[in-house]
Amino acid sequence: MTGATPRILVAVIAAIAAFGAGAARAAEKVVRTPSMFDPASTPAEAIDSYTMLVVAICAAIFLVVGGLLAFAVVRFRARPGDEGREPPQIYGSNQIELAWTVIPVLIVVILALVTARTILDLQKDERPEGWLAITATGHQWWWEFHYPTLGITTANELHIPVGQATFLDLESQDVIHSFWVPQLSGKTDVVPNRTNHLWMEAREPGLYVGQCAEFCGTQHAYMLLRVFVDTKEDFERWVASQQEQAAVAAAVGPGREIFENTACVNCHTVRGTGARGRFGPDLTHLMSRTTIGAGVAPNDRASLVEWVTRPDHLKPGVLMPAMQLEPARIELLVDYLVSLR
Ligand code: HEC
Ligand SMILES: [Cu+2]
Repeated sequence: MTGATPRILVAVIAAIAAFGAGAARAAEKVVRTPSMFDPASTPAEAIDSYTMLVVAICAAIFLVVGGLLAFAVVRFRARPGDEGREPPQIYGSNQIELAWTVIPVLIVVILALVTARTILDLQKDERPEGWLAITATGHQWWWEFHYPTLGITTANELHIPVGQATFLDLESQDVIHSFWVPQLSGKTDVVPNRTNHLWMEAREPGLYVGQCAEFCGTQHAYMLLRVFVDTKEDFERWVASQQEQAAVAAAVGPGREIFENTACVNCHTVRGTGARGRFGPDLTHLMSRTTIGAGVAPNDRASLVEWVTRPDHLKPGVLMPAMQLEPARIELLVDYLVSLR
């Protein structure tokens, strides 16, 4: 007992401290836990109010039918002395037949109309002034985001401006994936050889998380999505920094040389250098992202060293091979990677 108390105390204090640190970090960017019932974007709101209406209608039907059933079971149960007596038999009551035909037809018509209206809202064709275009491509197991009008390519972490309609073209490089950020839009499949569409218009700035929602292989569970909904100014600042060519710092020359002379360049692009691979994420502004490997690890020096040494240690089955470099060369290589701001 006496030994356990201080330990519990320490655990409680550590938990409070961790919570405090988490809250301080969250204060910079409000992280919204994924929930379908907390819409924060126009199409997500359309889906939410539609769902609530359908649930309400079905709940009302359930209550009426269940209530009548319970009433009949209790009120007309067999009582002593009922043996051999038949209840009144009703045939061909026009009133009852009409009621149980017309009411369900009306309910189905109402459901069909609101469904059609919601589908049209989600498939919004006319594009408002200043809309933003993004192509999202699903890869095993990461997301590529390309902004064709802005000339930006990044991975796994999307930035969009608050209050502006953003239209996504969804494409797949390999198998079927599914794009799902519950607070921002409906789940939409990402199918090879086909372009699907989705739009969102976020109401409040913050960090919205989502994930691939269609089983796509070993690391499907680590194909996470982060959508940063930025204020207009933050978004413009982000765009300007993403549009710059990769930083070239003389101090990291040796690491850069290793990068450019290793197979890294076959799979990765670093704009402004000879690295033009398309198989893996664009690394031009690698350090502007908060995570690596589609959310498998925080994007810091230690994780990058581990990632480059043994990618499949962090992400078993990953399609990036371990390049078998000596530790000293990996340190130099990572010096270069962390300079890619
Ligand atoms: C055969 C292709 C291939 C080669 C070669 C390759 N990579 Fe990768 N790399 C990938 C793929 C694919 C991913 C994404 C994996 C995932 O998230 O599932 C990746 C991810 C990364 C990431 C994380 C990026 C992010 O935003 O998540 C870094 C950093 C990286 N590679 C660095 C390197 C370096 C440095 C080398 C050379 C030593 C290298 N890669 C060689 C395919 C490759
Ligand atoms: Cu997937």
